[in-house]
Amino acid sequence: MSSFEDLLADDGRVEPRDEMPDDYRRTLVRQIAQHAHSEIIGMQPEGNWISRAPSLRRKAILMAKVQDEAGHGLYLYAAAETLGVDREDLLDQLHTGRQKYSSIFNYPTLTWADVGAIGWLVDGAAIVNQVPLCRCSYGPYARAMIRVCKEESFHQRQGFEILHTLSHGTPAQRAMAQDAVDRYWWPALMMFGPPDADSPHSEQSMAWGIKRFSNDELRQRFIDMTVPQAEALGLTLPDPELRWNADRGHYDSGPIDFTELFEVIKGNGPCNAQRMAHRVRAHEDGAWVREAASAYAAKHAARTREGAA
Ligand code: FAQ
Repeated sequence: MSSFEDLLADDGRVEPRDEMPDDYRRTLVRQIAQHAHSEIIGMQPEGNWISRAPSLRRKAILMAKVQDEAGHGLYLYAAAETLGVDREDLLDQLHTGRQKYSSIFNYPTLTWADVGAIGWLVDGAAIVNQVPLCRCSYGPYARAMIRVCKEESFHQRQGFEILHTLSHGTPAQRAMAQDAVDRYWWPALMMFGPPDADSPHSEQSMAWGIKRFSNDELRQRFIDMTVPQAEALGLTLPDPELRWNADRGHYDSGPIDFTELFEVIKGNGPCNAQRMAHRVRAHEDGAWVREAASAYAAKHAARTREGAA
C-alpha cells in the first residue's frame, strides 16, 4: 500500500507535502474552490439588506455576518492554495464560469424575512453539510471547517431569531416570514447536490474520505433537524408530504424538482447574471487595493532584506 492509502486506512490526515493521487488533488481543488466561491458570492444576497436592516442592532449583526462569510472565503482560498493552485487563477475561473458556486445564491432576497430564511435554512444546511467536513481526509480543509462551522452556528441562530420575531409579530410580518420560508425551502434542499444516483463524484469522494456522507443522507439529516424548528417558529414548510415515518425514524418528504437545480447550475437561475456581473465589477474595482497591498509587501520585504544585510 502507498503511504496515501495507509493514511486513509488509519483515518489520518493528508497534509500538503504528502504524496497524493492527482485525481484526489483535483477533486479537492474543485470542491474547495467551489466552496470558497460560494462564500464570497454568498455575501451578495444578504449584503443587499445591510443598508435596509430594520434597526441599528440588526444592521450591526448583519454586517458582522456578511464579513464572516468573506473570512470563510479567505480560509478556503488559503486551504486551496496549499494544493499548489493560485488564488488569482481560481478567481479567474469563477469569473469566466469555469468553476461553480452554490446554486442557492442565485435566488433574490425580496424582503427582510429572506435574511432570516437564509440564516435559518441556508446556514442551517451549510452546517449539516460542513460538520462532517471537519473530519475530511485533507488536513487544511478539515481544520478550516472547524472555525467556519462555529461561525455558521451563530448565523443559523440569528436567522432563526429574525424569523421568530417576525412570526410572533403583526399578521403582515408573519406572512412575510412564511413567504420567505416558502421560497427558500426547496432551494435549501437543493444545496446538498443532486440525488445520490445522479451524483458523479460522491462515491469516489467518500472512498477518499473527502465526503463522509452522501448528498441524500445529509439532506435527510437537515430535514429531520429542521421540521421541529419550523414547528417552534409556528411556520409551515411548503411540502404537503412531509410527515414522520416511525418505521424509518425519519421524516418522509415530497419529491424535489431537480431540473430546477440543474438549470440554476447551468446559469439559468433568477440572479446568476446579476451575481456574476457584480462579482466581476467588485474584483475590477478592487484592483488598486491588491496593487497597493503588493507594493507595500514588496517595500517591507526589501527593508527586511536591507536590515539583514
Ligand atoms: N450548486 O457529484 P456531485 C455557504 C455540482 S454553503 C452548484 O454531487 P460533489 C455558506 C458539483 O460541484 C454553500 N453546483 O458533486 C454560506 C458537481 O459539479 P462538476 C457552499 C452543485 O462535489 C451561507 C456536480 O454538480 N458549500 O456558502 C451543487 O461530490 C450563507 C455534480 O454533483 C459547499 O460548497 C449546488 N448546490 O457534491 C455563505 C460545501 N450541488 O464540478 C453565505 C462543500 C452539486 O462535476 C451565506 N461542497 N453541484 O461540474 C460539498 O459538500 C460538495 O461539493 C457538494 C456537491 C455536496 C455541494
